[in-house]
Amino acid sequence: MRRFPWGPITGIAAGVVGLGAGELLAGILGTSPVGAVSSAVIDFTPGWLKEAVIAVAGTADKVVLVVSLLVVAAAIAIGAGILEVRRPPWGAVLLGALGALAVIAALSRSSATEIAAVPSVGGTVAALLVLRGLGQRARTARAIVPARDSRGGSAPATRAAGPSRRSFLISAGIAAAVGVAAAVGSQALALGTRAVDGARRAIRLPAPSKSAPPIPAGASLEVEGIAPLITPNADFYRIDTAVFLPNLDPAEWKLRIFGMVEQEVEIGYQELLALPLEESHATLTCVSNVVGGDLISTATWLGYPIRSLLARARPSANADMVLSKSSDGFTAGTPITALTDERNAILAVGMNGVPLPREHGFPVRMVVPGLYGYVSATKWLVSMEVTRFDRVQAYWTQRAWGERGPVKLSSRIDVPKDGARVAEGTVTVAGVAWEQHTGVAGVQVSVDGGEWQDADIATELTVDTWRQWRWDWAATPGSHELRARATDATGAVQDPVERGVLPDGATGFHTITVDV
Ligand SMILES: Nc1nc2c(c(=O)[nH]1)N[C@H]1C(S)=C(S)[C@@H](COP(=O)(O)O)O[C@H]1N2
Ligand SMILES: [Mo]
Repeated sequence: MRRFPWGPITGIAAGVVGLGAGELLAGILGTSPVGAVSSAVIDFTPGWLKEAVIAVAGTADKVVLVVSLLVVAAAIAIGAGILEVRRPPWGAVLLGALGALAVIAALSRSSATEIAAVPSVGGTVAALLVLRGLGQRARTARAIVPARDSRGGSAPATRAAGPSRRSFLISAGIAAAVGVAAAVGSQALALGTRAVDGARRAIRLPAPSKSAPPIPAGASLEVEGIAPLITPNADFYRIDTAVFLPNLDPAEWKLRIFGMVEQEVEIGYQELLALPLEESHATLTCVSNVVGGDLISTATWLGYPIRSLLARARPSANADMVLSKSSDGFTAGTPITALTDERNAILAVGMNGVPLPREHGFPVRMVVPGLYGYVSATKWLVSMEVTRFDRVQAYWTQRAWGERGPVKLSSRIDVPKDGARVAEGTVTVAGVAWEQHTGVAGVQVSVDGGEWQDADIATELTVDTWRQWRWDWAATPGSHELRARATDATGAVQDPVERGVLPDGATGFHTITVDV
């Protein structure tokens, strides 16, 4: 009987799973392990060898490199498989060392953050699990295969050899198939992403027919550490249920408005860009933002008023909600009044001067000032159904969150940071306060539960944006508790009762402790 290649099969299956898992994680997070190792090899290859390879392979040099690396990796995987079957756990140690190299390579890229290590670590863990599991099965099966066994075969053992070899092969086959599927899936994902990134870069946003109000002098207080009035896109908070960013090609994108309407409406991306677009500033807040939290940001948006588009559809007077839906199935239920009143509820295509970033809903999302994101800010928008709250429930309302989600009057202390040590004397206390669509009138600060003191408030940009505030505190030695509260444009004072974010947003005063 010929020797059965238990070890090589074990090693190859483990290697394929590791690569597949690593590349799939890379598709989600960036930084492919194969890419990182390739780049590191390029960095460490002596110049003469690089030139020799380029001379021979020309522009195919990168292909040659990646294929060579895969061959080397396959050889190491086979070696690890053989070792693991014969001398566990040395195979796992060898494969683990290969994985560690990939992790080091990923982290050594100049732009790397810790996230860069995740695909290599995940791939290595997956490979080790398969190597250990299959190695164990191979040892069990080999022990009862009579051929080449010095003890000689007995009849029952011979019968057991067939099924256990088959079950080993089935496990190895399934592992390899899953690995290949993951690798292929990751490549498809990468292709789709590149295509949409390219389409997004090619977009030239039209000039607004109506510009946002200019930012008044005095709307930004020059305080170090305070949240900037307009959040750069890269710092804008991101919250969604999408594991993979949806890839929506603007050339194929369509928004459909249907349901309780006299006239269904369909509009494409270019048609939308051709309409008179308006620019507006608005602060977006997540209902899951805890008191003092940072799930809040502000942008200058470019978009088309939803009320104008809804008017084309002529909604029934009985309708009280619009269920907006994203390409990945997320839904939000927005009161129709918030979409048809005078506020700047828009279908946004631009964010701070550029086409919507993919994480923020490219190509089109909703922005509705005054409502938390979960009931209004649908990203990757594809349809709007005019309906009623008593007929359908949206994604989060099915999961115990409030049906309506008006933003609650809130304030936050940005400086000093909670737990900071500051010097005695004048200390600037500063932060932001918001109640979009209503507007903030003032902020007060209290030290150690004492009297509320009026803070200076920055010039208002619009009622739809947060407002900065600052207060000069004569700090005395010791540990002190600072809290802030806001008053809105109607004279209402921020709710002092401490409540969690469920079901419709946290309340209570942001309180910090500072050591002087
Ligand atoms: N398609 C889709 N849109 C979505 C969500 C989502 O999960 N999927 N989350 C919503 C929530 S809860 C919030 S707070 C905002 C956040 O928008 P941002 O990520 O651009 O800050 O998007 C909203 N739009
Ligand atoms: Mo949210």
